[in-house]
This record gives sequence, C-alpha cells and structure tokens, in this order.
Amino acid sequence: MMDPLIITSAVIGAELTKDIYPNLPTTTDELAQSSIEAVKAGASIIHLHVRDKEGRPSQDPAIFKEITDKIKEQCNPIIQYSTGGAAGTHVEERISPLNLSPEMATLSMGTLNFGDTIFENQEYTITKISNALIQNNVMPELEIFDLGMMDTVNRFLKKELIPEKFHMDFVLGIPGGLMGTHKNLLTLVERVPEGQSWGVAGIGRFQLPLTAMSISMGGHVRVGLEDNIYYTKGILATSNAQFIERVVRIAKELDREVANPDLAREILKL
Ligand code: KMH
Ligand code: ZN
Repeated sequence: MMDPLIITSAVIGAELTKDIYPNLPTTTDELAQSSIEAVKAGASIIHLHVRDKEGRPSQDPAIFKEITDKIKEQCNPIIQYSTGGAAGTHVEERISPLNLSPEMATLSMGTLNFGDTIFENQEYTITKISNALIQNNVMPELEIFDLGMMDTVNRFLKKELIPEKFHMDFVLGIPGGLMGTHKNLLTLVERVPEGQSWGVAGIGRFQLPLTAMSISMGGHVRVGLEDNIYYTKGILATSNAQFIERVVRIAKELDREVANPDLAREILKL
C-alpha cells in the first residue's frame, strides 16, 4: 500500500522577482503568511528560502529564525531550509542557517547550468554541507537535477559521507538539468536506493503532469512559486496555496490520502 502523500510548498525560491510575479511574498510576514496558507491547504513541508529587506536572496539565520517562529505560532509543518541559496552563494553562507537545527534541509548532489548561471556543487561543497547537516542532526532532502547525480549519491553513500536516511527530490525541467518527461522520472525512480522516500518538483510546464504521475506511483510532490508561477498556460497563480489545493484535489480523485505534518514525520522517519 502507498504511504499518504507528502506535499511540499516551495514558497519563493531565490530567483523570482516582483517584475515577473508582482505579488511575490518577500518580507518575513508575507513569507510566513504564504507558508501558513499552504499548510492550511494541505502542505506538510515548507521548503524555505528567505529574502533580505531589499528583497534579495539571503541565507541570514536571523531571517530564517524569524519566519520559522512566525509559522510555528500558527501551525507545525516540517520546515526545510534551503542550503542551495542563490547560484553563486558561498558555501559558508549556505550552511549558516543549519546552526538553528531545522528538521530538514536540502543537499544538492551536483553542479549544473541553472538558466544563465551555474549552480555550483563540487564534491567539496557537497561534503561540507553534508557534514553540517550531520553535526546539526538535520535530515537531508537530496536535490537531484540530473541523472548522473544518482551516481554521485551512491558514491557518497558508499563512503558514508551522507546520512543513512534521507528524502530524495527530483527537480526536473531546469534549463541545464534533466527535462521533466515521464520517462526521465521513471528512470530516476527505478534507481531510488532501498528504503528511501522520493518526490518530484516539476519546473514550469512540467509541474502538473509530473505531479499526477508521482501521486499515482506512490511518490511525493513539491509545488510552489519557486518552481512554477503559472497556474495554467499564461495565467499566473494567485498564491502558493492555490497550487497545494490542486494537488489535494488530484490526490483525492486518485484515492491517495494526504499526510498531515505529523504523519509526514512518521513517513520520513524524522
Ligand atoms: N536557487 C537554486 C540555485 C535548494 O533550495 O537547495 C538552488 C535551490 C536548491 O533552490
Ligand atoms: Zn530551493
């Protein structure tokens, strides 16, 4: 039997600007509010990036803490800090919020062209972030952007450089990474190490078809403005919650239960 569905809300990311999406939540209040709405709609994980007062991407632990506290005043999702930050962020900055010991954080498993930029994750960087996760007792979500990154996961596992238990997220459709086709997702899923959970984050137009595929295959799902701003072709989404509500409806139609945060913790063995 399939585990209940864990839905992650990728609230904002590091790349999106108000020029492209005018209602982008950027202040601590707005990011907390958008996260709370996503949780009320059915998300059990918040994938969190934060912005400074000017709206620029930041890895400042104080901002992560402020938003975490505001969310926790009203609901209790798993909060997953981004260690990816924005392309070009120094690794020391990327790991700095891990001192707050969030329940989860990301660990990107390789370098790729990321649109016009390079998202650099040398072996040194992966090891450094993984060590910080282990030291702070944080469960990683391995971000897989391309097929070869699965081989890197296996190499790191063999050398015991990443924690034994993790969650895998296939982020498909980044220009520079693996496309979000059904066949690509299937190939990745076939290679998930025994005992590990997985989900998919389809970028842009890949979000909806991969969501439906993952729900019917027993995987989990990430949606949100970080990955896609269009609810349907040419029509901007009104909020993060709107994406979550659609995932919940699809899950119901496919007879898949949706996990609340505590059930998600059990499924992930947090
Ligand atoms: N902003 C991307 C360059 C993560 O959150 O860990 C990297 C990213 C991955 O978003
Ligand atoms: Zn991210």
